[in-house]
Amino acid sequence: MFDAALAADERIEPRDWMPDAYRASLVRQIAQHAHSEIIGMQPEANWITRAPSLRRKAILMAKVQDEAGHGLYLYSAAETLGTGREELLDKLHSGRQKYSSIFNYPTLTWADVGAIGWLVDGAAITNQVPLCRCSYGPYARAMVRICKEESFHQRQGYELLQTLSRGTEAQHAMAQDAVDRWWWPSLMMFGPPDDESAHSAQSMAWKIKRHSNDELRQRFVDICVPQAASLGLTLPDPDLRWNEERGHHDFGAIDWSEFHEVLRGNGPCNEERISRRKQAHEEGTWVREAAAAYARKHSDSLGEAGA
Ligand code: FAQ
Repeated sequence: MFDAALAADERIEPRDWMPDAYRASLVRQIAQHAHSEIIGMQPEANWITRAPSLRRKAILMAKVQDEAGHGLYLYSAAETLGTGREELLDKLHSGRQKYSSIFNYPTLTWADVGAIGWLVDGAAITNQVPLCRCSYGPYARAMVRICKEESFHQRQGYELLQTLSRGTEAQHAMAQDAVDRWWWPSLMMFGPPDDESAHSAQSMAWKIKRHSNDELRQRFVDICVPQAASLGLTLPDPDLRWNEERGHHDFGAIDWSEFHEVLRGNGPCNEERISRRKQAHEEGTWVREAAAAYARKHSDSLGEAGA
């Protein structure tokens, strides 16, 4: 029945039988995705207190809050596979589960908020729109709403960079510097090249992933080139050019040693991100306890009312 459902492009739902390896791989990917959303709040939250206007501040606060919401949808999707949130957070805090490499880079200037919106959210959308057709129902449905919100995030980043790019010389230079620093790490978000991707073949056979890492990376490059031109900014790759025969842009070699170093915990901000996350978790203990006490009291009084 599982194979037939996949072949017919039907959704697998929480109570359906599924192979243990399918369940484990989904938990692995969804957990990494959820962790990325909540760790990803940190680099941008860094700029909330220094946003240059009330309008920019309100937008940034809404965006960072959206990322927390995405984490919640995704932890809930993982829960439908029988894995609790406490367990997943524990694995994140102890380094047993990954989060996206991109969030281990620092946000040095206000323009980085724009570059993250344009490039990081842009890459996230490119990767996640096909996940709306993932074979596992709860993950696919969570992705629909997440993608809508990510589109808003991408637009605000683009608009922010456009404003800076058309501003003073110093503002333009700040926007260009941010794009120079975020471009290559954004390409790494799509994961290792296809011939080194451990999970792609199986995940595509299970229709969890619909496209390979390299296919999505190429799609992203093709989308960004004209957008960079209309922003009046350049992409930091001398080998980037249109290839008439392929119908795609060729681009330069990615420094995969940097990617592996970041995954090993040696990126510029790995330690800072995890220790901040653990601190936030500890400081939130009283909130979780209060919410649990309230829920208990509420269910007790509902019970009394029923009796
Ligand atoms: N960083 O065999 P593959 C966001 C790991 S968007 C760290 O190719 P797979 C929005 C991979 O887990 C970012 N690790 O793996 C936002 C595996 O390790 P494992 C999150 C990476 O799963 C914006 C190993 O390398 N989006 O947060 C990375 O088939 C702004 C081998 O790789 C998602 O997670 C990486 N870049 O493909 C929030 C999307 N790449 O598990 C705040 C859903 C690979 O064996 C602010 N995930 N690895 O220990 C996916 O689509 C896939 O999991 C891939 C990787 C494409 C990321």
